[in-house]
Amino acid sequence: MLIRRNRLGESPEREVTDPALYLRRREFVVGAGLAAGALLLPGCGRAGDQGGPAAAAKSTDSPDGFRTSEEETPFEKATAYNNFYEFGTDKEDPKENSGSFVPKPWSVAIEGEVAKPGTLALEELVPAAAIQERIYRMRCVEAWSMVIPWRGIPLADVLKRFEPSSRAKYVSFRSVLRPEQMPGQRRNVLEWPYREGLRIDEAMHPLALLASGMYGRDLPNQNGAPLRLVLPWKYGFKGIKSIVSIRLQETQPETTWSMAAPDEYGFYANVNPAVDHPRWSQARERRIGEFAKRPTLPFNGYGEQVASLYAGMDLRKNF
Ligand SMILES: Nc1nc2c(c(=O)[nH]1)N[C@H]1C(S)=C(S)[C@@H](COP(=O)(O)O)O[C@H]1N2
Ligand SMILES: [Mo]
Repeated sequence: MLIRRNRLGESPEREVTDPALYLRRREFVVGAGLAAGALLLPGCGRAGDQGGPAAAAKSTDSPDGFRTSEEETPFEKATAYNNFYEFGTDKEDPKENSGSFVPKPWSVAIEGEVAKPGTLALEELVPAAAIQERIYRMRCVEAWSMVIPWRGIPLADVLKRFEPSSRAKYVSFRSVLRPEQMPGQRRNVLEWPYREGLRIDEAMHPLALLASGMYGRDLPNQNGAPLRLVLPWKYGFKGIKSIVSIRLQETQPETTWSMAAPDEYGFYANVNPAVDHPRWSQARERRIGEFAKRPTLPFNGYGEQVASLYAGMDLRKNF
């Protein structure tokens, strides 16, 4: 096991409201042997597999789900173990290969079924004064998880400004296409640009966040700079990075992973321990930095907030 000390010194605070605190945070422990093995398929890799007894963490979320008090994943882990296939398929590739990506200036087009379409600069779309902090669990479909403090604004607040029409039943998102800055896009591992989608009521849910930062600072390139989606009740692949287009539409959008492997990755992708991935169990997960696995919770522990969105739906069919 490798033990490192934050070079800016240790700080025992659990307080998270002051962004500066993140930068001089505590001593942390980096678990050894966390790197995933070779990814043979672009099918989001293989499930993490560390044995050991299940360690159930008691959930101590705020009632709105906006903040969990579970221990945050160290910044150094959350920025060095990433899925961002535009920069390569290994977990360490995004950090290694995203150094020459230029996330600013940036603008985002809001298009389709809205009364006021437009292309806005990032700073207009996500004004600094409106930024909130959320501390969410993040559960990758590969059965590993993290706890990440995000900065951003509710997606609903953004969408409402453009006045969606009654035909706006879904929201479609696209990532940037820049093969010259994104080496992974020079290979056909996925259909580029990466795309994702939500039903409009999911997009309007208060937990859905458009994030421009994490750990009290701007998003690092490998985490989806300068703007990405965060949907804590869904598998991580729904959290599309480096967004350039948001389109309101009447029909269900195409999504990258369900185009690549429709039997493995559905449109909804709600975290569900009762529905296994065809190649691995979803019943448990490995929290990055821990060795034992813990049980996975329905909707990643956000059922109280989001389960009603799916009332009456067969969640095995709509996986
Ligand atoms: N554009 C784009 N967005 C993406 C991905 C990707 O490859 N490209 N990977 C997804 C997956 S599988 C996960 S688990 C999360 C990982 O986010 P993180 O690296 O910030 O933890 O980003 C998601 N968003
Ligand atoms: Mo993922």
